[in-house]
Amino acid sequence: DARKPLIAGNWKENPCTVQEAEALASEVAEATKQAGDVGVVVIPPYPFLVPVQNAASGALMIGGQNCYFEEKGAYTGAVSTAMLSSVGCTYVLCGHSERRTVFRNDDNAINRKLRAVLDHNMMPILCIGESKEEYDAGLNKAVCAIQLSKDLKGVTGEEMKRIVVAYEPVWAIGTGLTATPEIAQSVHDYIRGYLAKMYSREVADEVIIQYGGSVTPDSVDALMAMPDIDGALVGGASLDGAKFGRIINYK
Ligand code: G2H
Repeated sequence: DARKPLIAGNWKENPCTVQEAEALASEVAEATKQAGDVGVVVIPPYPFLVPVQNAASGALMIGGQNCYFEEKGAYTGAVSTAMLSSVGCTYVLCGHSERRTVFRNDDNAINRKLRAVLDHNMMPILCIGESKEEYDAGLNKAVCAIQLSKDLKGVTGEEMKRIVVAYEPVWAIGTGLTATPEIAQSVHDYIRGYLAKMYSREVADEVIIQYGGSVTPDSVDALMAMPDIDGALVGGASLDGAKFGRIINYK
């Protein structure tokens, strides 16, 4: 198929200094030189976006970890999609599970953020996925369906083609537990089928669906070999240049 794989490094609240951020960005930029036909995006904390972009000298795309849906104004602490776009972001994460839980972002807020990202001609990476309790209750697909229907409210088929979906089972995030490639594939296939029902088969076949949750150099190859896994959203392992370099050079 024509889907170009996309690997993203979500640095979360790391590293602590701009010097460390620049060093990591140069190391990752170097590793992309050997990589195949894969898009690579790093998603650092806001203050490091411009330094990281410069340190990578054009070899990497950059993305925002979050945004606020209001364009500007008296919203202390907020960063808008206009601002992210103006510093060169290509992608913005929407609805990462840590935003949903720690920062209480609900589906309505996530939907408005996704709209703002689209309106500023960037690409949202919409993160969805079930908790441990939901997984144990056999509700993983049902939870993904509910999140997709709420978070994508008002999104057209043409816009959907610009949205990346990241399936991140919350029980696999930062825990060292990776969903098996077979479990992940079955949910990815379900997500694509759900998008085909919401939009069309043609639209669903173009959507990049990333897997996220403790992806490492050891797990990436088998995950990427699955037909509906089009990329990875990597947290912990993206903070180590050698490990992330191996991930973007998956086999
Ligand atoms: C999931 C993932 C990246 P990690 O949050 O978004 O993090 O790879 O550390 O599980």
